[in-house]
Amino acid sequence: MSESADRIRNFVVAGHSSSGKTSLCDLMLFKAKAVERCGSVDQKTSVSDYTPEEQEKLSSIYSTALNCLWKETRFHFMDTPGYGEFIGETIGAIDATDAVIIVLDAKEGLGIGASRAWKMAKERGIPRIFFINRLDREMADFQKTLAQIQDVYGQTVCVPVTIPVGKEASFGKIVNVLRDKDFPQDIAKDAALAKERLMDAVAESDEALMARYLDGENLGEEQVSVGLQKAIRAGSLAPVFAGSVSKDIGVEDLMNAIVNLVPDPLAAGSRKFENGDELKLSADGQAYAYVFKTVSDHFIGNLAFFRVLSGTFKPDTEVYNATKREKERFGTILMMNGKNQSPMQSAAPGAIFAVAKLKSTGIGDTVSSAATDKVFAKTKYPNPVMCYAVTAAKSGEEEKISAALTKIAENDKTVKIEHHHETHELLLHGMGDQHISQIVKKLKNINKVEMVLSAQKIPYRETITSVGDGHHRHKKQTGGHGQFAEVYLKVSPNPAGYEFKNDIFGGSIPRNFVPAVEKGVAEAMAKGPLAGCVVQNITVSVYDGKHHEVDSSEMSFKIASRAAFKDAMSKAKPILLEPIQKVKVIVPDEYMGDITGDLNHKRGRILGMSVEEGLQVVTAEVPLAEMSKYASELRSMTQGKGSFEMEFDRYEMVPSNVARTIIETYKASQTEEE
Ligand SMILES: Nc1nc2c(ncn2[C@@H]2O[C@H](COP(=O)(O)OP(=O)(O)OP(=O)(O)O)[C@@H](O)[C@H]2O)c(=O)[nH]1
Ligand SMILES: [Mg+2]
Repeated sequence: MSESADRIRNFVVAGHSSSGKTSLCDLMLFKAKAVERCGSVDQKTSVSDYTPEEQEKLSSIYSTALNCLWKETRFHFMDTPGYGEFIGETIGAIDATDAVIIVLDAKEGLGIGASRAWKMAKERGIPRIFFINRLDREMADFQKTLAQIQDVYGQTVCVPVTIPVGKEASFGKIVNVLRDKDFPQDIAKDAALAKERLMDAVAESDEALMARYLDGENLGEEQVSVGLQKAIRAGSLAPVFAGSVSKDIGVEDLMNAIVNLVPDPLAAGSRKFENGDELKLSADGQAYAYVFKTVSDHFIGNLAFFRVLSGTFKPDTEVYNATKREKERFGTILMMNGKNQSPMQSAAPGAIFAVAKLKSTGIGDTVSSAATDKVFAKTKYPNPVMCYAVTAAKSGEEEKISAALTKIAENDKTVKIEHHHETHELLLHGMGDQHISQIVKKLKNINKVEMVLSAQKIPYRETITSVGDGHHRHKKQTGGHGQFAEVYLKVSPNPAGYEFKNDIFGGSIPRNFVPAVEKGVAEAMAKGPLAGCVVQNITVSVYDGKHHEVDSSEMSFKIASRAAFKDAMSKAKPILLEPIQKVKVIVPDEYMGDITGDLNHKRGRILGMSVEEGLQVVTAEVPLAEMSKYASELRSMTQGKGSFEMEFDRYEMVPSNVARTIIETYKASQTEEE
């Protein structure tokens, strides 16, 4: 099947968890006759939520590519998870689309998942359309939800195109303010106001239309939809639709609006490459696509998901991965509906297609029909905010676990695997407890390995606050020849880092043993005397010593310098340093008090507060040691309405009362080991 770009619409369905996104996607597939029976999340028959993990959770974890044909228009769309910990999936999808349908639950109103979707789409200049769902529910309130989004995003921005008639159980239909002429009395005023605002938006986005409108001309539906599309693309309008997926009300109007109001894939005209050059979007010419998702599981194998930006891709062709600078070969080009695949004859701009078993193509790569060095900027993913140390439940399976986790991290850019060189732990970084527990399950079910999670060791460091002199004489007489070395050294603080100075005069330590002295110091610095942590910001000057013609050896000098270093450190007022994270917490207003109180309690320093897209943003600096469980703590403090980002900022001194406990614990563990 070949479809031209003007008959393709590419969009993402996003919003807060449980608002009915997946249900909406299943219903659209059914209404468009892409499936014979309507899939259901609750009955585990959803086309979109097809993995066992999602069916167990009754909620989406992955973004899923779907498609259907509606009014001779091919919808290529993605269902996304609303839950914040799976945001990597949502970002990848939004970065590759032309519009975002933000689904809201009419009872719950604007949730954090919807705010996040709005923000991501707005930052990328992607049009937004609201669908206020679940209007059949008790306590569902269209007007209240509408007022809420108008309050945050603007009264003339969020304008209803459809309005519900009736409430809760009596909600039976919607009216379309652009199409319908007669409105029930209780909503006639709202409908008139909405129509006026829509016409204003149309007029404002197009000067010629504005003049005709002001002249009193009654603009036809076609002119209106062209004008509305302009306003939507400019971001000055985010039309609002009402409905209930369960009762199949209002979804047809939404689908028609997707045809009429979502810009076609070439409408943007051009797209910037990473180097600033512009690609003129066209159905012909050199083809370009962007990889926004990869999957490797036993349902669908190893697949890379592409969004075509320009030109047309064909099956069984050689293509060029411009990011990796390597040739690749496309076999079958697949159109996906969840786990169901069907081959495509060609993929035009706007199309989403998948290809199996590529050599080296990964998320964020640009693939073209011919060789090029031009690539699109890679999607930016948030840093993971939660971390666990991982060990194998069965010894000997460490390698297998590490390999499986590395594979997962290739497909999920919000997962990071790290072999920490200071604490020697294998660390798994993710977005929260649920995200990490999905990874644990995947390894168990698919890779058949079990891992044990424990709190990560905080990579404290040690340094000194004054100068110290150290000395050690190593002397042992064992049987044959003995061991002898004597070292004098001085340590002093060095804000610039580490320096080793050889200040020996007159050969008291012969030149050939100085490297051994330096090695001894380096070894001692890797496991500092306070709590066994890496020592930093220090100058070590070796200035005297003694050697013996027969008994001195490299080993003796290493032993002596290690001990001399420890001696010097102990006299130089050593302190512990801890990693400090820059933290950004985003919460609704009502949680501000709890959040700031908690951050203070965590030894945090609040740096500032501001408002972004209707949510409060607190920035703070907090020790890493206090943040290990923050993802779950924030969730319970805010009923899931808060989110946060964090990244390492710097090392800072651990307050002495806290340091004392850390040092005592370390000393106790050392005596145990002995
Ligand atoms: N009453 C009512 N329930 C609905 C409606 N739409 C969806 N639901 C139910 O709401 C629940 C959540 O629906 P989903 O479609 O899984 O929601 P989602 O937005 O995909 O949620 P996540 O995948 O967790 O982000 C399910 O039990 C649906 O049956 C609706 O219009 N009315
Ligand atoms: Mg879902």
